[in-house]
Amino acid sequence: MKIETNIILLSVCIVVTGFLGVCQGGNLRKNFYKTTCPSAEKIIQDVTWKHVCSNPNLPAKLLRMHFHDCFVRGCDASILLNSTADNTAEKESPPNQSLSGFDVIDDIKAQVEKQCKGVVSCADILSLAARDSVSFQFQKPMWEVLTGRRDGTVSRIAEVLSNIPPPIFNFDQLKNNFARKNLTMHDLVVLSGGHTIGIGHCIAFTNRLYNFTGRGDQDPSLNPTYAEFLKKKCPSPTDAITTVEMDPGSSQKFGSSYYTILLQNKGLFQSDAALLTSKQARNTVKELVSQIDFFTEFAQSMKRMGAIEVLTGTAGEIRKQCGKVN
Ligand code: HEM
Ligand SMILES: *[C@@H]1O[C@H](CO)[C@@H](O)[C@H](O)[C@H]1NC(C)=O
Ligand SMILES: *[C@@H]1O[C@H](CO)[C@@H](O)[C@H](O)[C@H]1NC(C)=O
Ligand SMILES: *[C@@H]1O[C@H](CO)[C@@H](O)[C@H](O)[C@H]1NC(C)=O
Ligand SMILES: CC(=O)N[C@H]1CO[C@H](CO)[C@@H](O)[C@@H]1O
Repeated sequence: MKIETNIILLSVCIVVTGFLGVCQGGNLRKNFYKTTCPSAEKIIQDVTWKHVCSNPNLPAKLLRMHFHDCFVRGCDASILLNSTADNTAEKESPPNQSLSGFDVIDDIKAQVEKQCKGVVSCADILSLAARDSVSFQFQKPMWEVLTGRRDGTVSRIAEVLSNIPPPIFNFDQLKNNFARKNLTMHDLVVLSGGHTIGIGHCIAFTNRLYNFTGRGDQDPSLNPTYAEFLKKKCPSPTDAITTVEMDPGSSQKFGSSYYTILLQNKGLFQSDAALLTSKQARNTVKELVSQIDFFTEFAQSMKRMGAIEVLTGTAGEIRKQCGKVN
């Protein structure tokens, strides 16, 4: 009886998976390299932690790189590909200007290849390294990363702007952008918490300070004291070099203070402030001020983000080098 039920459930899942392509996490699984490269996850953690030790800004870089990878053609390491003579890659697009850490991914890949040649995908390495870099401050994995992703062979600059949300998006635009990736409004609020670490360039928010509606005005939803602070940091509206911490005072500490600050109207981008303009999202923001809730929810939403349109089975390839297709 029990076995029959399981077989029925299994068949249903196979049918559903066949039709829809995903069953939450798709074909990814825990410790995919358990037999083919048992030391893979350990090597990735060790090399990542070594790099974070000497570069505390790295977690923000890798977390954002993972997001930008997953939102364009799924989590297939397309963000890592270099341009070639006849193709301009994703990484050349303006939203990617400030991405860095490619050398770290290359280093991890080289170390993993030494141990197990041609087995571990760059897409899995990026997913794990993003997790491990953020986890360094806690010295334990902060969320589970399922593995078994394979690497894509295509990376086009033209696909970035239509998939990566810009910082001027309002709530509905953000919600729709996430919905196209099968992520919910809840995921949107939770994953925006990634802005608890890292920096933003002046140019990404000076419109809020100097010319919000085209009449030389300031965004009324921005905390006036914070606006004054930001104007001192960014005296020129076109400054594309200066950066400010997104979560002032704790931009290298992963935690729920992003939400505390957001509720004080100190979200840096319009897209951050937009989370307060929907009643439901605002309620989620209030809930996530609790660090325990934030960590729990972030872990779940990252799992969903990390499963977007993944290539599994025999699709794609296992790249030899993350910067180019085989
Ligand atoms: C909701 C839509 C989002 C928008 C509009 C957005 C926009 C931005 C912008 C404009 C920056 C500043 C880049 C710069 O000036 O150098 C940034 C930084 C960052 N974003 Fe987002 N982002 C979004 C969602 C996410 C998500 C889902 C994550 C990851 C879970 C994430 C993680 C980061 C991190 C860690 C940084 C800091 C990067 C650094 O320090 O170099 N963002 N984001
Ligand atoms: C979203 O889900 C639908 C239905 O399961 C699926 O066909 C589609 O490929 C998914 N899209 C993404 C971006 O994951
Ligand atoms: C503000 O924006 C308006 C409309 O886009 C533009 O015409 C004007 O030149 C801008 N002013 C400044 C000071 O940049
Ligand atoms: C990709 O480009 C970077 C920067 O130019 C370079 O350091 C790296 O070696 C390249 N990777 C490959 C595989 O060509
Ligand atoms: C990492 C990377 O390749 N960044 C590029 C992003 O796009 C700008 C152009 O918009 C390039 O100048 C950067 O080199």
